[in-house]
Amino acid sequence: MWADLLPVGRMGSGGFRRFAWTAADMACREWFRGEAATRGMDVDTDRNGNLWAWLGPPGPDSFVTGSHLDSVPGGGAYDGPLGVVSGFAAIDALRARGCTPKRPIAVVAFTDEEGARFGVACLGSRLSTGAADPARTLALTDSDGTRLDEAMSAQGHDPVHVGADPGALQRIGVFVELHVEQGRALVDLGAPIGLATAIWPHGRWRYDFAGEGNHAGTTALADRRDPMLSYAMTVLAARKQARLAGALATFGKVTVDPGGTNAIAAGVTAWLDSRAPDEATLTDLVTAIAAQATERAGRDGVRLSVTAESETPLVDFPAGQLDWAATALGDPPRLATGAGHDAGVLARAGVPTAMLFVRNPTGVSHSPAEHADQDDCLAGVAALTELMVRHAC
Ligand code: HGY
Ligand code: MN
Ligand code: MN
Repeated sequence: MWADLLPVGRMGSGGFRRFAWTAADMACREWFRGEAATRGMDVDTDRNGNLWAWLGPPGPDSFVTGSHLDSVPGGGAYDGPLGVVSGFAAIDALRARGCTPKRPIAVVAFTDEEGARFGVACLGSRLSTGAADPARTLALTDSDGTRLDEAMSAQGHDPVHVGADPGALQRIGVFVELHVEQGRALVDLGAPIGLATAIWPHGRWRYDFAGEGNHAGTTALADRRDPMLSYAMTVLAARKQARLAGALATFGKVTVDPGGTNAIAAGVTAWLDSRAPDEATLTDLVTAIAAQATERAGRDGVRLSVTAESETPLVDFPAGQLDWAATALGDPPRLATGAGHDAGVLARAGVPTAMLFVRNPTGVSHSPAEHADQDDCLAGVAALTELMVRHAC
């Protein structure tokens, strides 16, 4: 399974570019349908484009597992796919144990978890839980100006029914997402798997710095309104404020208009990703960064507008749901994470949820260097199988 998916959307860097509703996404969906068919599982594409492979007819109190198949630009092989592959592998292991499921089982691949193309994370799960407004979401555009609904239609998915899907959620008895750990906690604890306790609040803000384009060779420094200066100071201010707050702030994506070597930029658009252990810290941090950016832009004669594009509140996985999984698995380590997941969106919507982490030897993620050892991946499958059997067999 792993080898069959690996070539899809692979870049020269060894990383992956599997953006939602692109050819790479369609190839991932083809792979998903093939694996489901191999196991005699029926596949349903729901109104929001999420894929559900069912063992048995969709019904109440089902055991649902899975994750996502899309990636960040240049992402790693494990973030998302490990959870989907492990879901199918757990079905094989469950059958090998001679279990005839008494409850339905599904493997799900949520669409557009990374938000790499349209800017908002976990779109598939947010739409299904009603956490994302359908009209606003369908109007989101990618860097070419293509709307989400146009991208869906271009791939044969009718966007007309996009929106909350209470029926899909009511069928879920428990959702367990297995995911490569995006950090080093399990390495330091010497454990192959762990359970998530919480997902930090986090969000994405777009910074638009508007200055005055001009000639780099003839414009005196005093006459410039250079948005690049305001942007550069903002990146440094974000780092300092995050350090002081014991939180995280990252500018990882920036576009410059017009982007000429010999032209003073007319405009700079940059995206801030910020995360903190609690919501008050995050709010204070994001406010402090915007205040310093505004002050500096004023001195540069640059107009700044800051737009919140995606905000995810703190998610605590309810202890009761954790205890069930912990007891079944011999009480593995429990850890919070700064990475967002569809499991967090479902948990916030009241779906009984648990997250299983698989050890990542370096902790590196959102990079071609992302890795998990095969033995640890198999330990993840064994743990997922144990939970599946306890719920469904
Ligand atoms: O950004 C995140 O935390 C996740 O990878 N979508
Ligand atoms: Mn990710
Ligand atoms: Mn992920």
